[in-house]
Amino acid sequence: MPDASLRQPATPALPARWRDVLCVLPHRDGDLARLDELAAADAPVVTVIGKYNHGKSRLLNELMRRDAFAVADRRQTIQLAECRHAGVRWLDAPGLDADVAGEDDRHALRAVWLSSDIRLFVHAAREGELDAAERALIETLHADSERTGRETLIVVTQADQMEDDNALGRVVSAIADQVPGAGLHVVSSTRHRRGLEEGKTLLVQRSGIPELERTLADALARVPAVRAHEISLLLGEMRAELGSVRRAAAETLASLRQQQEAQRHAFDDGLKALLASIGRDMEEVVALPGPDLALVADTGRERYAKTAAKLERARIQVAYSRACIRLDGFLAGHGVSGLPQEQQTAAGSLNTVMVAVMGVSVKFRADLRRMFCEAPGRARLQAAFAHYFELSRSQAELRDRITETAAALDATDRALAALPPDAAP
Ligand SMILES: Nc1nc2c(ncn2[C@@H]2O[C@H](COP(=O)(O)OP(=O)(O)OP(=O)(O)O)[C@@H](O)[C@H]2O)c(=O)[nH]1
Ligand SMILES: [Mg+2]
Repeated sequence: MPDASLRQPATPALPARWRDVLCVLPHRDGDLARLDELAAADAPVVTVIGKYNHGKSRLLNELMRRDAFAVADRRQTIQLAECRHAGVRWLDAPGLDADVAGEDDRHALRAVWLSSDIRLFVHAAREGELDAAERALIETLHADSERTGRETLIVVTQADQMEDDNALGRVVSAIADQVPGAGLHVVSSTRHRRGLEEGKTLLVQRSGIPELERTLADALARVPAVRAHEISLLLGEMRAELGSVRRAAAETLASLRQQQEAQRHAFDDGLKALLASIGRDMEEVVALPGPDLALVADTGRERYAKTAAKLERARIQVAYSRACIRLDGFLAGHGVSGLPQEQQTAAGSLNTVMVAVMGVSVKFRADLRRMFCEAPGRARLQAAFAHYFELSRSQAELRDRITETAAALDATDRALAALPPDAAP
């Protein structure tokens, strides 16, 4: 029976110390969990992986020379089990493809990915070639091996179940063709056991187990170096990824701030130039000598007559309207139109920045002079429009993006600080 069994969730909750890293690199949860495993690991870990009933548990028992794991003629191992023996942690994983819900598969794969230093991929010879799922898994394991250095040995079990050596040879060479370059170990656990029990050395040799043990011993000797490599690889990869996320965020932030500056300048300078130009035009309108005739009230008799006062009022009104149209066009070009939500009133037509700044009252010559021809009046307009420019939706959106990007940059700095130095995962 197993010394202990592990009932662990498929995706363990990671400790708080990784929170800052996970915020920026959520897809690295597996690598962080592996770093934790490596930090806690003592003995090297050997795991079996493969479909159910292919002889995984029995193979481990033979390698350990003890019946630590349950073996049966049906789906047997349904949860992760472990046994410490000869300085190695042996992990027996449930067979893949055994349960519809995939719970066993998750236990098995979790053991393979998180805990194992060396994986024994087990396939029974009597099943013939590898199926598509097995090939895909082997490819993934090999890709991981290339990256991390963790080794996978492919073990063809139950060799004694084949009719004769020719039949076995055909299956083995077909499998070898499916996974070119991978060294195959062909073993028979039953022969090994019988050989040991009956003292038949030749049978033990022919079981393929001693050769597998030699390869395994070599791989076990490499584990400390592979672990050291894996730690610095994982930390290095994450540091590099955080570095590039940081660079991208810093570049975005700089460019957003530049945009903000440029838009502010374009608005301020453009408005100043426009107000100066309107002021120059307005000079001609207000510079007429004599009293402001527009202030002279019409008499009752003059109600329908064309009077000098009416002409003056019309002239002023046209000049003022022209100034307003030019200002309004400029504001629209810089994304300033409606008032911010909190300043809006029920009278929709009054909810414009133009009305808020210029007012709705009728203007006279003195008003136009004050507003457009004198420095304090122009400065007031400049400040009032700049205020609404800052409140405009496009500027608010730009500010939000700057805040978000600055927060992302801070988060990346926190994540980088949370990653330990190479030597201590
Ligand atoms: N003849 C023969 N039978 C074997 C050999 N290895 C395993 N078996 C038998 O195959 C059956 C399944 O073996 P297990 O080791 O329980 O298989 P498993 O892959 O662990 O199966 P699960 O735990 O269900 O995933 C058992 O009846 C074993 O006795 C072998 O080398 N030769
Ligand atoms: Mg088993």
